[in-house]
Amino acid sequence: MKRVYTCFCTDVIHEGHQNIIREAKKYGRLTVGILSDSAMIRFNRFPTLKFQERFDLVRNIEDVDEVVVQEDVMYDKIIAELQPDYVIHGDNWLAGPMRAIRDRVEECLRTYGGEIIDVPYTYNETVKRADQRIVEKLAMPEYRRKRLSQLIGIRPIVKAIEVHNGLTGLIAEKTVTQHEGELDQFDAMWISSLCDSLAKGKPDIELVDMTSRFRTIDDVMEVTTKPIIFDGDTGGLIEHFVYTVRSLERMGVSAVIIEDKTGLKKNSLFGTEVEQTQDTIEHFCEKIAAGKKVQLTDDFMIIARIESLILEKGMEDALNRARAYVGAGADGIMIHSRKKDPTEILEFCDLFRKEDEKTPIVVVPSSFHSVTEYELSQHGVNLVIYANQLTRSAFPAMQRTAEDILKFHRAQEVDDRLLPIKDIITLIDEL
Ligand code: SPV
Ligand code: MG
Repeated sequence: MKRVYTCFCTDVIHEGHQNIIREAKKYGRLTVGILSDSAMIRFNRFPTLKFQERFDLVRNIEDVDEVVVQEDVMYDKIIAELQPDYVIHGDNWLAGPMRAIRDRVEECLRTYGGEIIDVPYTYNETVKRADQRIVEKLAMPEYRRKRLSQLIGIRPIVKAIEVHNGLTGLIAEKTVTQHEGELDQFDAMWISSLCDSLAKGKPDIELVDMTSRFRTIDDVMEVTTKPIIFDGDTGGLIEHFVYTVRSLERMGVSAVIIEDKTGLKKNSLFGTEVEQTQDTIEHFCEKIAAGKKVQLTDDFMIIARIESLILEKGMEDALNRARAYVGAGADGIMIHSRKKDPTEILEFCDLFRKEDEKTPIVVVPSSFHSVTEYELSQHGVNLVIYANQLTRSAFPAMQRTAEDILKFHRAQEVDDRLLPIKDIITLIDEL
């Protein structure tokens, strides 16, 4: 009897999967691998069912002889273990980032004479609807809200990128890369005060009011499913912050990060070049505690951002504040620096982790951008935020295009740098 292997990374068994199972059965004894949660998140999307439920869903299918766990997106380990004669998959993996998986499978099978079977991918109204149901579920506030803390529990380091409208939301949602045989994507989105303000042509001084910032969240939420971390600036007055927490929580935002500054807030990357006042530990703790008191679910996170290193108050001040903020109920700590060198950030993380093993640490490597995600995770960082790179890359591109059109008195010279008209009009899927 020949051995056939296929891998499912799905929350729902639809016609397409049934078709693969039927086809696979014609070739021999069928083993189905269920992709682990962490691999599924990295490559596809957050599972809406628990791992065991996904496992049982497949185990109960009559034609499936055996179900195993596939830990990695790449099949290397499982192929080495099972040595299947055939690996079967929908032919949708012939194109796009999934091609890398197929190429790797082909290489592994070649070592002992195994073969790939590509079956035509089933895509019809029923399959489309099943897929949409999962997306709808992932986008709902009650599912989206809790996903950040779930991700922190699953991923070695959670990666968030800045978004400030529907379009950047789509980039965060849909960008999947294949690099050196690995597939990757962002886990979450950051609604930066800097970029949200810049998009409106305003300075980052808490000038854009909350109602307007909530509109940005809504625009992003309409077209995405990934969890949202909101840059809450100083949080404002305690009497106002409690309302902000309630609104964010109701909308399905996962976390708010508030910074321990008071008075007119200026962007941290100015450092001590402008006047910035740090809040007292007591008052900021009061703000955190007030926010924690009013939230209605256990899912929502209030993360306290420490500005001591930015304001050159020293490591001990930063650590003192971290202890106090966690004591006041903060669900995480963000430590910020504007040094080019990550040393002080890593030192803070090491010292904090010595006394607190669990509280999530968040960093924003805009200045200390040489540090890698792996290094950060080795120092106990749980969440890395790429806070402004989308805006900073779009701005010079737009500026150059504007300058060149002025220079050449026509648009031909800029055209080869632009997204083709066909692609821009079909960029957004119609419902
Ligand atoms: C933001 O993105 O608005 C931030 C991060 O608060 S920083 O600009 O580095 O202060
Ligand atoms: Mg900000």
